[in-house]
Order: sequence, then C-alpha cells, then structure tokens
Amino acid sequence: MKKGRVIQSTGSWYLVDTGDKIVESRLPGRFRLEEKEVTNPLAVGDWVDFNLNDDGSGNIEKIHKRENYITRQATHGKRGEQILVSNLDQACVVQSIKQPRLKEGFIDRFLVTCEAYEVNPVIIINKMDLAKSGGKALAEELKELYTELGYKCLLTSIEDELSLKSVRALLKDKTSAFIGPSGVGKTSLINAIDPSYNLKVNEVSDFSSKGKHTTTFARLIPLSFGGYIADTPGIREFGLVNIEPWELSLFFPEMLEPRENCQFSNCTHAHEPKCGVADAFEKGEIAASRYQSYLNMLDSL
Ligand SMILES: Nc1nc2c(ncn2[C@@H]2O[C@H](COP(=O)(O)OP(=O)(O)O)[C@@H](O)[C@H]2O)c(=O)[nH]1
Ligand SMILES: [Mg+2]
Ligand SMILES: [Zn+2]
Repeated sequence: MKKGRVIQSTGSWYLVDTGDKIVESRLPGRFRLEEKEVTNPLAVGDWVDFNLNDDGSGNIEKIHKRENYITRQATHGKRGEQILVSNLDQACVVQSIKQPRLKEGFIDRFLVTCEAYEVNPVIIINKMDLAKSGGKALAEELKELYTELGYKCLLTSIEDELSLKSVRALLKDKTSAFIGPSGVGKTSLINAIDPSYNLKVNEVSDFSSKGKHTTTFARLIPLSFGGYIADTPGIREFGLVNIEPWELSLFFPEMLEPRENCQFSNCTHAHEPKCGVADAFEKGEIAASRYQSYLNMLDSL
C-alpha cells in the first residue's frame, strides 16, 4: 500500500501525488455510498492509501480523515455541497483593486466562512499597479483594518517583484488555496511566482464558452519552492451554511468583546435595545464596512 495526496480530480479519475510520482487512480464505487452530505466523496487535497495495479494505475483503498476543507454549493442543480479543497494550511481570498472592483462584502463573507470552517484566512488585494491615489488609499486602509483584526493582508501586483516575493514567502511549504471571482488574477499570480507553470490566464473555468457545463474541480499545483497551491474555479458568492443568526457575530473578532454587553443573550445586534455591538459601532470601534457586511450577512441567513 502506498500513500499519496489527491491533486486533481475529473470525478471518476484522480491524480495522486506520492512525492516521487503522480499516479492515475480510481475510487471504488463503495466510497460513493458512504458520504451523503457532500457531492464528491474524494476531494482534491485528501490523503489516500492506494494499491498499485500492474498497468501502473492506482486503486484507492482508504481516504484519510480531513483536517479541514472548504466547500461551495454544488453547481448545476445538484443538491448539497461540493468540497473544493481539503487539508488546507490557509485559504487566500483574492480581490483586485479594480477590473473587477474590490468588494469588501466578499472578503468579509470569506472571513466568516473561514472562521466557521477553522481555516486560516489570508487577504490578497491584487492589481495594485492599476490603482490611482484613491485606490491606493483604500487598499492601505483595508490592510490596516484587517491586520488589526488579526488577519494577514498582502497588496500585490504581477508587475511588482517585491510583492511577489511576499507571496512566495506566504505559500512556501504550505497547502494554500486562492479563492475569488474570476478576473482578479489568481492564475496570473501563480504563473508569476512560479514561472515553471504556464497556466492559462483569462480562462473561465466554470463554464465552457459553448454554454456546455464543464465543471472543473480545483486542482493542487506543486510549487517548485515547496508547498501546494490550489487554483479554484471562479466563485461569485459564498453561501453561509449552518450559522444561526445569533451566532454570526462570533465570527467577527471585533464583536466578541462588545457582544458581552448586550442585554439579550440571543441579540442579533441589528435592532435590539441596549446592544453592545451597536454601541461599539456608534463609538467608531467597529468599522462601518464591517458592520454593514455583518448586517448584509444577517439578512441572508
Ligand atoms: N494590471 C494587472 N493585470 C493583472 C494582474 N494580475 C492579473 N492581471 C490580468 O487580469 C486578467 C485576469 O487574470 P487571471 O489570472 O485569468 O484571473 P483569474 O480569473 O482570477 O485566474 C488577465 O488579463 C491578467 O493579465 C496585475 O497584478 N496587474
Ligand atoms: Mg484563473
Ligand atoms: Zn447586540
């Protein structure tokens, strides 16, 4: 029996990386019956044990327990959730300062999802070379805000070698995922930090141009300087699953202390009287963009 890591999946075949070589492997049908909550029984990032067949292919015998994972809503009318990547050291939300415009709401939703799934989040704001003075000021302001909240935040551009150096340092020897809408530069950043890859830029990976569904799963790309990076298909929105309205503020670090002062233990900090979170916001101790994101998310639960 050999051990390896699933780095790519087509849904029926899996590429398993043993460190020495990459083995095309099959998953016996019995695994499909076991997992019901997710649409994919075996995910990119999973560690597996497998037997080597005479023809050089693999037969997966065991899936090791996942340390963590991130999901998205299953696409194309399927019920349930699809695991995008598992066993992550960190998940990096990628936004561009413009083209497309940065959305604070996307970042905040991502951070809540990471807190809920116990994945380390990182924020990357890319295309800084396109930013005018207003954009630069906004990016600096956001960097300060998120750093104060305890999150790592990088401002990057594929044109700026110094910023690419900081991305390499971030990813070295870790398993990370780039997550964000299409067009923000996820694939370009991977190409820029590791030129041995020549991944296709401007590729819309969720749907083919012919309108036929060709869902591509995430894939893990081994980095030449150590570690793996997952380039995920463009994600427009995160769903917030299994979070009760009164719980939401537990995933906003700056609300943890203020919420102790609420009159009601199940306060949602939206309209209740004697609310510690609303008070903290009034005093300027909670950023307006964060409180707004909170209210938007509360609304969507
Ligand atoms: N000016 C500028 N353009 C970038 C940067 N990063 C990516 N792009 C461009 O943005 C477009 C989308 O990039 P791509 O990597 O495909 O985005 P993805 O969908 O997030 O993978 C391409 O035309 C890239 O050349 C950057 O830092 N600065
Ligand atoms: Mg891409
Ligand atoms: Zn409250």
